Amino acid sequence: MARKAVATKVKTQPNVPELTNEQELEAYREMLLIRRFEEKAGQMYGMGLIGGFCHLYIGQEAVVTGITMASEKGKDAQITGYRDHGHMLVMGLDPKGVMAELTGRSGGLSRGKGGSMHMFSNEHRFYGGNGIVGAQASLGTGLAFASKYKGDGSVSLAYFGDGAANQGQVYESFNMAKLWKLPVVFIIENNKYAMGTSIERSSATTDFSQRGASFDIPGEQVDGMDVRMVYDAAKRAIEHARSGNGPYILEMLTYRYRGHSMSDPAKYRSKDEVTKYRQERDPIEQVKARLLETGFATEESLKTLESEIRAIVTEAADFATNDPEPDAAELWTDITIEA
Ligand SMILES: Cc1ncc(C[n+]2csc(CCOP(=O)(O)OP(=O)(O)O)c2C)c(N)n1
Ligand SMILES: [Mg+2]
Repeated sequence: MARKAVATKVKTQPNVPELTNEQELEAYREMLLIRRFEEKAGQMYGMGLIGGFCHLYIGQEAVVTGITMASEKGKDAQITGYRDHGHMLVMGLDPKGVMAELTGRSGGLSRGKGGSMHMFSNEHRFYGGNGIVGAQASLGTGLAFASKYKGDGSVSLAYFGDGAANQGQVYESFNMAKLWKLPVVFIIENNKYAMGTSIERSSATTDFSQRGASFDIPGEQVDGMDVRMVYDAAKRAIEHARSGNGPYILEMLTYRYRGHSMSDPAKYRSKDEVTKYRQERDPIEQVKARLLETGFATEESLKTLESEIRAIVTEAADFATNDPEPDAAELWTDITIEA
């Protein structure tokens, strides 16, 4: 008889955790910034101002927002794949630098030489922006190894997708992370698709929270469209990792509204499916409704906030359009470092 590995399943809390009014407003602001920034990036791509690959995070904003709010900014490390603009914005990186990297300008975070998928900031402890699917799980485990080695008390937050979760290196990383009790939280952003392939078509088991079962890594399945649930689960997972108990897995049930990248025939899912998520589960609308219901915000105050965010995005877009391209001499810089 087949044995089922269930030992590590952690029950999610039955009650919906509450955020303070101030936290709700913060979450709203961060998520709205990501959305408006990326809508603009999508337009600029259409105008030919952004070249190469560009993957939008629209729909998934609650994941990085809730996790970052639960983390220690400037101390905990974050690393993700190519769907990375939101991570940088929430971690406090300058929107002008992010947008200018998208347009390949010298004021970009990687001086215009990395583009959408390859940005990082050592200072803010953001380690990319990685184009190799699954690599961030291993690199994130390495960051956790460094944290333990140095004893700096930081936690590594490594995000990857449902498709990446089927990569071999992810399991080698799980093994080492558990063996050495490394302070890492693996965040599996299950948005149901890897490019045009649904999880049902690609994955032998679709409960990704259980993927650490053979390594005895605890895992939780979380409503990734509800920032309160994300924040609450992230607090628990980060605390677990920071206290020396080793890795933790959070499977975030989420959804991307846009195509995989800027070119996507969108034949693998129905329009109705997308509309349903947008109308019934939108992470930003959920927070907005609560803010208005409690009276902590008014339609008026949210409009003012919206204009502030639009101004930030317009400023970023203007900068990214007018900033010069990197000098030809930059072709040979930042390629290797002397250790
Ligand atoms: C090692 C490797 N294999 C394949 C690809 C091509 N590729 C780019 S994105 C992607 C799908 C990944 O899907 P998922 O992990 O679910 O992330 P999502 O795009 O949904 O955020 C694939 C197969 C790649 N970049 N790297
Ligand atoms: Mg996916």
